Amino acid sequence: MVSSALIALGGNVGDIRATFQKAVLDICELAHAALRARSADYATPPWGDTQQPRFINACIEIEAGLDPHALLRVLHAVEAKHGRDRARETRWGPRTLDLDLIAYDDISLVEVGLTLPHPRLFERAFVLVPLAEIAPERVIAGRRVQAALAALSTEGIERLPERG
Ligand code: A4P
Ligand code: MG
Repeated sequence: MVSSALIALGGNVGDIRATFQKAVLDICELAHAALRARSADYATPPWGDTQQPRFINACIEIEAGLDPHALLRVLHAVEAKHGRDRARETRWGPRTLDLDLIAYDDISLVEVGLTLPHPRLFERAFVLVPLAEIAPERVIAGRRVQAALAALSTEGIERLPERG
């Protein structure tokens, strides 16, 4: 059976859009995965710690060749490759690349290092806006992505044109 994993990308340090391009290729290569869909990049107001530069966010769907734990390890390796240093950052603070596993098929689990679906998904327009672009009808934790997004403010979120 083919598995579907939804991954959210975020960052607000460096050339973020170039980092995303490379990170998507790295994820597919290291996870032996095919890219099924990629959203546009969105500029989004900072959430959590609001005193920091705006973020760029995007979402991808991959056909996963690894189980969720192995996939999360790949995401952490790709974050590290692109300059993320967890030891030097604050929670919800600036970072070059944050990769969150949003959902993996219909798997539901709560462990120390991995919660699925992602626990803060429904609070975050910066995740749901790009996700709704690639998977509007997907039902996650009993909620349709499009409907979940309609419950949030999308103020300040801007879809960026493709880069030439
Ligand atoms: N973990 C557990 N479940 C998961 C999962 N489903 N996916 C664990 C990914 N990781 C998961 O993550 C902390 C731990 O969660 C990991 O060790 C992993 O094993 P992290 O990425 O180190 O922490 P974090 O990113 O600081 O926390 P969190 O809650 O993921 O916050 P954010 O939101 O990702 O933080 N504003 C805008 N507009 N856009 C953003 O992208 N990002 C942040 C950063 C803050 N504000 C933002 C944005
Ligand atoms: Mg994270």
